[in-house]
Amino acid sequence: MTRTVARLLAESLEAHDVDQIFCVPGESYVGLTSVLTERNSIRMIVCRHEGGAGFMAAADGRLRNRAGVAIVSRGPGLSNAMVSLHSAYHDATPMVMLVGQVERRDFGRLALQEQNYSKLLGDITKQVIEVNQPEQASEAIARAFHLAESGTPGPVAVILPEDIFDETTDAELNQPRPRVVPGARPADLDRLAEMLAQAERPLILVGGALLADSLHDQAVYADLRRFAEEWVLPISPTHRRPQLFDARHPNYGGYMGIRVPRELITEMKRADLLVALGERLTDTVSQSYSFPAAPQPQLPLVHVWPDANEVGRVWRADLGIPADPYEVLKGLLARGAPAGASKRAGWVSGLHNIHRKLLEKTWEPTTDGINFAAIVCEIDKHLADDAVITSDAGNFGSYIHRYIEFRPGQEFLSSVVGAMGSGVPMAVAGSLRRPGRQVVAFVGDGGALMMGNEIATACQYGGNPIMVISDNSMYGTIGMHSYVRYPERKFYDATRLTNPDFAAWGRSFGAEGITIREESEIADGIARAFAVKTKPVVVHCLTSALQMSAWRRYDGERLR
Ligand SMILES: Cc1ncc(C[n+]2csc(CCOP(=O)(O)OP(=O)(O)O)c2C)c(N)n1
Repeated sequence: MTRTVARLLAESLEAHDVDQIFCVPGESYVGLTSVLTERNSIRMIVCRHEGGAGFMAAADGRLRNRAGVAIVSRGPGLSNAMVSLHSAYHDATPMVMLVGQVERRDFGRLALQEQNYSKLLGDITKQVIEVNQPEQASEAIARAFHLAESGTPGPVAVILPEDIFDETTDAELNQPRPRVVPGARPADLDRLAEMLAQAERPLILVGGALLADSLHDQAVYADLRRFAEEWVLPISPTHRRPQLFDARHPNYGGYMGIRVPRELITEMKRADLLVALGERLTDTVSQSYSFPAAPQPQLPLVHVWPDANEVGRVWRADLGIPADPYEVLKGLLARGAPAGASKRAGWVSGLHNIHRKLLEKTWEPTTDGINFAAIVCEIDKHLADDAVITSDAGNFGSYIHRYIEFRPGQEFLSSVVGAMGSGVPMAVAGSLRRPGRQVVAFVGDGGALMMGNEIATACQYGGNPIMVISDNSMYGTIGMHSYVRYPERKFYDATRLTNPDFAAWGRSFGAEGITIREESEIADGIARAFAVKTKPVVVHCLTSALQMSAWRRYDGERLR
């Protein structure tokens, strides 16, 4: 069958179940958008910044556990989008980004907005696929999805020259490649079961790869819980994956996030076996490569991740299993819990008690604005069991992980690598993919103005996230880092911000705007925010800069 490349691309995307694409239009790919809009089978979400479009595609990828899709224009468009590729690459998030390119006859001339994407994107994508022949178009889409979703998931860029869309081709439509699921060898599962049987103080870190197939999400949660209970194990969700295990469950062994509080990490370090199940392990999770120590861990380490290249890359694991972690979990359950697992009950409850103490909803009042703890605790009272929660990067996020009692069913989205600007676009995507559910984005005043303009996209497409802004008039995290390194200098040097009235700013988009200036206004302000439901809400919270995070306060003299 003869058809244009644009039509073949559209049909290929449809064949891959793409129902929504995030874009900022560009002249380099109007040949494709005109066909996509004419066919009307895929919803085009027109965004305000390519970074926003990319973060939305990444969030959509997480919510569907299929690659999310964005289209951006060449040169400036792609350059804006790079932060989302960087983030998806580090976060192992599946994503396909289609990128316009100059006409083929102009390659190499430095034509308007030309970039060499194979060079430029080498370190932030799994692969760059340049489509220079019409015959390659459909195969490129099939390959891009396969690569994005298999092994260590990640972003793949497909480069499309402006003059290719109207050409015709007889090439066949490439159907999606069946998903490849790497399984564990029975001998490895036996060994892991034996190591777990012997261990007196094992610690199980669980990470995002456990949720590689959304169809199984509920089954994963239930099986993980069974595993914890029957095998008597402490389960520790890793950085930015808090929803994996119920924070109130007695087997919750503490959140393995960025800078674990001293009481908890000291106890965790008494472990005699560490199993990283579906966690890639990064400097964040490993407490700057100290637990487990890299490259030689100080305790036996089992690393389960669906990619042999990754297992053993940084750490010398005693047992590396390059497999889908859920397959490993099922394999262990099938073997049955070891006799005598109850010997670990004291170890599990010891960790859990420290965790419960850290979760206590207590905080000290502040003199220079609200302690953000009070806002987050109030929001936790309203969060539904199926709420979608997103977080931008910044110290305000520490309160989310300290005070919200996450549970499976809730979905948490953020840039694990810590890219500011991700929180609002991810909430917009959450709101579009999960209509009717509560969607709450936590952002700082810094991140709010980096990509908060995507609240316009929510208004345009009927999304209704609640955007909660912690306004401490500074890039607080960096203020804190400056102080920690150079305590003799003023901690806020070069981090101060003068902000707009964010509630009025929100209203100017068509959102509801609410301001919370002091603790006495919190209960009413948050209740009003959750009552809106029909449009986005911006909640402007005037927070303390001295209370630098959920764990640290500057008292005017020193950091406590
Ligand atoms: C895109 C990007 N730029 C810069 C940084 C470095 N950075 C990390 S946190 C932070 C400050 C965040 O400030 P804000 O959003 O106001 O939150 P706060 O830390 O004050 O709670 C900065 C600049 C980053 N992570 N991402």
